[in-house]
Amino acid sequence: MQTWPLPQIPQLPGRGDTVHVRDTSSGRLVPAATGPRATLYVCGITPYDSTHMGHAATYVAFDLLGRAWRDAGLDVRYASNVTDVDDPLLERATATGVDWRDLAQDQTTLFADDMTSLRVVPPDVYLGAVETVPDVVGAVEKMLAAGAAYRVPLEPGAGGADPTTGDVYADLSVDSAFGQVAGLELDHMLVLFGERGGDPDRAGKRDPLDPLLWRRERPGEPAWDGGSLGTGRPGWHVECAVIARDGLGLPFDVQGGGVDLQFPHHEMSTSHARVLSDGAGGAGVHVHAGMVGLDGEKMSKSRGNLVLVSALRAAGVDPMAIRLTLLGHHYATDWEWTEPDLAAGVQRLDRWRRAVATDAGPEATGTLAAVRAALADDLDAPRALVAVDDWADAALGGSPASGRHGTVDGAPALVRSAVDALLGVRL
Ligand code: 5CA
Ligand code: ZN
Repeated sequence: MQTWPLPQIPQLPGRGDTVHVRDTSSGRLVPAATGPRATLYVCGITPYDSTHMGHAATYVAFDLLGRAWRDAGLDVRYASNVTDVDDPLLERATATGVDWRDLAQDQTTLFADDMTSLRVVPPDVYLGAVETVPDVVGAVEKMLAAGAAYRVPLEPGAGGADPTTGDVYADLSVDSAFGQVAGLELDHMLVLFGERGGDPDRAGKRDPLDPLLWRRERPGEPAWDGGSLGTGRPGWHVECAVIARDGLGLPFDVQGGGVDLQFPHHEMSTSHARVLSDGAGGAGVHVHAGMVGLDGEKMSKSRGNLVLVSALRAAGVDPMAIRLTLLGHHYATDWEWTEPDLAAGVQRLDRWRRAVATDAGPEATGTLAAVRAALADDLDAPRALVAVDDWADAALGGSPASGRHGTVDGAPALVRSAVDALLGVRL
């Protein structure tokens, strides 16, 4: 997959603090990585209806993590995927009468443009499900050979030229650590599995929760050569396990995504990673972003209640104002996108730009330290914004700390660099 251009990241004096994040499994604040290398996998888009503010908020949140890690001197490796073949994408293509490949291609390009405009640092490893098919086939064959997967017979008409070779499912019973990511009760797992792409009622499975690894060819569906698996296409969770394994190695530091991926997706992909690495495991830390809503509902492709980054850009909204609006909410909270909130982001951007427009300004080393401290404390962007607001108030004469006294040459440039490097906002 083609990524997008790397935004320039200014060098800052000194070094950032060790970044702590809230780990989903333990509920605790933990060091996100123990360094000197930091590895991050963030689940990428399924390319349709992108990029809405929920997507944007999630990718900006993990962009903060990468930026804070780099500022702390870590060598960051970031991997992500594009789910460019899966049920929801195929369903959307069929419903709208477009070829699924064209839909995926157009939306992946749009996503890259949106990420570029938001100054999100691109992944070092960026792979689509389609281009990863041979790797997934190898992984599924390995799981079958290890007794960690099994075949389920097909319904009549399925399987193309080879209807006797079944779909492949993971056998979760071989993984005693299954369930530790989300820590949910069985009833809850079953409900979420059914709602989020799983098939608890598929006949022939050993356990209703066992997830699909390889779906054999079906009439009207795309299919690839699957070697001993037979023609078909990959399941969703194994895609991310394999791309993380090949891109980062197992185990790796952090797996991220929205909270809607906590179960089943991250539970299942972590289980697969554990099996594929003979117990070494997937992510050490799981981090989940809250859901962005609109008019009281989760913003989602299936509901169609979307505010798109590209639509706002087309309407002339500065992407840096969009980014500031997103950063005004702590990543872990659920929040609502509103017009007044965006207007406040536009105003804040204007105010900060005016504040850095002079050569000298209020001392800013404390501001840099405050921004670093806020980000190191579970990526607390709202607190970082307040630190910059305070400096801007002083610079623009709106607070008692202002005035001609104590201005420092280069202080506005330091704030500009800090806001750019750490918050990804170009003033
Ligand atoms: N391709 C899979 C992951 S492998 C997928 O979930 N794609 S997605 O396009 O549906 O979502 C991409 C990312 O945006 C995921 O991390 C998802 O959790 C996040 N996301 C989706 N909707 C929202 C929302 N309303 N608020 C916050 N994040 C969201
Ligand atoms: Zn994923």
